[in-house]
Amino acid sequence: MTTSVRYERQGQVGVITVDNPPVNALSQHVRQGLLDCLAQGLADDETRALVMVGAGRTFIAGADIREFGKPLVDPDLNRVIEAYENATKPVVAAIHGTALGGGLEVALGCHYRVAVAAAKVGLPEVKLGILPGAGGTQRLPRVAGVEAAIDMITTGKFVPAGKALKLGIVDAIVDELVPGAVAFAEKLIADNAPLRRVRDMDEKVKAFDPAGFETMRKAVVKAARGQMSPVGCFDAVTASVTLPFEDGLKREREIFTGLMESDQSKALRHIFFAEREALKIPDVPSDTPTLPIRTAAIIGAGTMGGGIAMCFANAGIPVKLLEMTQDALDRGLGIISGNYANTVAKGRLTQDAMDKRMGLIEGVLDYDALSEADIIIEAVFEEMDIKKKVFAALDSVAKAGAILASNTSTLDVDEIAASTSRPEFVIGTHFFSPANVMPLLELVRGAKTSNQVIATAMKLARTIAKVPVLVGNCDGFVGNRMLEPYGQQAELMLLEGAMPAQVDGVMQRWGLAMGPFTMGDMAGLDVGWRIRKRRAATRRNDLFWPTVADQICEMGRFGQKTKAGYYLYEGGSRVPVTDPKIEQLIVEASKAAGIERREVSDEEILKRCLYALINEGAKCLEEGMAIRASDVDVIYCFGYGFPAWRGGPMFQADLIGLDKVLADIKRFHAALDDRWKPARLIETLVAEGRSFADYDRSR
Ligand code: TC6
Repeated sequence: MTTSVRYERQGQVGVITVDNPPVNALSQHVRQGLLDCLAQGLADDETRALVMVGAGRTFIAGADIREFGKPLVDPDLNRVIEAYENATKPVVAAIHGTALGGGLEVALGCHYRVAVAAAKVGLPEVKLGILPGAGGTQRLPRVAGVEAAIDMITTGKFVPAGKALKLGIVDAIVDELVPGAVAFAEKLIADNAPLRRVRDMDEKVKAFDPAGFETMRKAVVKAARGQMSPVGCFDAVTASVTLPFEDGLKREREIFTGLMESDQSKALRHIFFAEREALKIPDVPSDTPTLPIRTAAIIGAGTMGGGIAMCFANAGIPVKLLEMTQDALDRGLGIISGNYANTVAKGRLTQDAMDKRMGLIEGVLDYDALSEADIIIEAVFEEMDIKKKVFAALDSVAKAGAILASNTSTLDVDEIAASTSRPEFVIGTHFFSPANVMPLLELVRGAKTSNQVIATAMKLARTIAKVPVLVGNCDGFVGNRMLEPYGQQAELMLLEGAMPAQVDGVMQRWGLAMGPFTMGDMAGLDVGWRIRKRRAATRRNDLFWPTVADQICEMGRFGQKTKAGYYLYEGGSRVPVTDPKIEQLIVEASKAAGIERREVSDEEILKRCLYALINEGAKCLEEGMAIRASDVDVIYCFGYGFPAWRGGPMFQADLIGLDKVLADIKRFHAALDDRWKPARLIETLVAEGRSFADYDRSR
């Protein structure tokens, strides 16, 4: 008998408690314990019904993901669920926290389900590149209906208890978890209620007309953008309609096995753990005391400042937004309220919630108004002199103990900190545009930033629903620093013979949300232009520097916001349209540089873009700017539209084989220029037969 599942009786009801912190995952000992406790409950003559509950903060959050990729040790989860479904006494799942993945599948194997109002249920396996492989694709449509099941299973979204009740996933909402579930079970006993086995509940699947599947599948394939698991999930659910239950389970198993062995699933599991690993800072212990953040202030009500203010308001933290003029403030507040109004119009926010959030954002015109803020984030123009002035002003008004943060995307955080008398309270908080939407938050550690400030910023990031990664202080930090050689390769390939649409097409088909030129047009080409001008004085003059981007900016074409950049955006459209004028400009630029245009293959485009990221990522690692290779992957997947199912650039390098990547980098180095000097770390790892993952594990 394992200690992670225990059985005890309350009157006529046997209570089976899963106690496997932190999230009651279905590790092998839990699966065995569930079988043992079921046997005990069925053998207990005094027991007439059973309740299954999770100890601690949640019901069962799913299979134990750490066991994936290793040989399965019996009992298999399907066998456990089957045993519960076949039980001769009614079993009630009592749900609090989250019932996810295998956890919800276990609950669906029970005869009844009750939940507390705050609970959520979901089948998020799709996000791990797999499908609910323990009958979820066959049982959920039988209780919730086919359409709702397709929606939940192909997106992985969580459903709150109230909605789960309406859908038929749970049978009742209870006020108190165990007493409520026991009372529910006692009523079943009193009513002599039937053993309601989900596998036999066929009405909803029989009522569904499969004629619509073809169109629905097309929509799933389109939305998946190359990811296999949503499509696999869809196909498995359709089997609940087209096949008898047992055959449906077999079909689910076949698709599950294929997905589980895929590189996509490995990549998504890598990102799942990488996101959590990034929260651990080796020299900042997890029990480091944090500072309370009850109020915030943002300087600058532009696109970034407004988006950051929304993050705080969304989390219920009052925030002051400072601008220099009433006009600028009104404009900024107007954009925020317009953004919220759009969300309300889409039905994703109530008017009441919008009003509450707007009520938390107070526009101010005077630095003195910031004196009580626990954190002040500067989001002004990306110019060092301006930033220094702002920080000097902040130093004189901010209360003792306030965190002073800069949203700089490239500048030296130590130089900014030096304009204050308290550099230990200064940190970089690099949000990504649009700040209210993009999950990544690069936290930049200055030489003097205190552990307490780092710990507070990491915690705050979670509070405002961001994915934080701590990075070192260098030009561009990690994300933008890696973007630089990536963008340069893309630019150079234009001069060598490619066109923007070809480069973007290759990267998008490979899975990126956007190729480099579409991304530049969206972010604003003037941003990079300003940075290039700043760096011009210090850049290597033994290298060739392409000028197409500068020429486009000189024409006043800054991308989407000016309706033209690398592409045209006519009539306010966000869809890039090829502009022959730019193609001509590129051809002439090749001529002016004395470069004979050639066919650049799609393979070359992919390798030069991807390997430029990998090589620079490795340099960030060897210099200690990133703590782990997996942190780099988190940065790219959560901040730069890199597909999570590709696992990030460093994961890709391991997947391809670091030796092969190095061989290509060396080939580029010989054929192209010194931009391709291989990172020392890659050479060392290859010489030692190790990977980035080995490097992370050794740290
Ligand atoms: C499945 O069920 C397939 C079934 C078919 C089988 C045939 N396994 O996220 P947190 C760890 S697939 C192992 O920080 P929260 C996590 O790594 C699974 N470990 O907490 C972290 O460890 P660390 C379907 C897991 O409160 C710690 O728990 N289920 C698992 O912010 C705390 O996690 C899912 O995909 C797991 N399943 O959020 C659910 N889950 O401290 C995945 C968590 O060493 N989990 N850990 O870093 C979640 O979405 C969230 O963890 C949460 C709790 C919402 C449950």
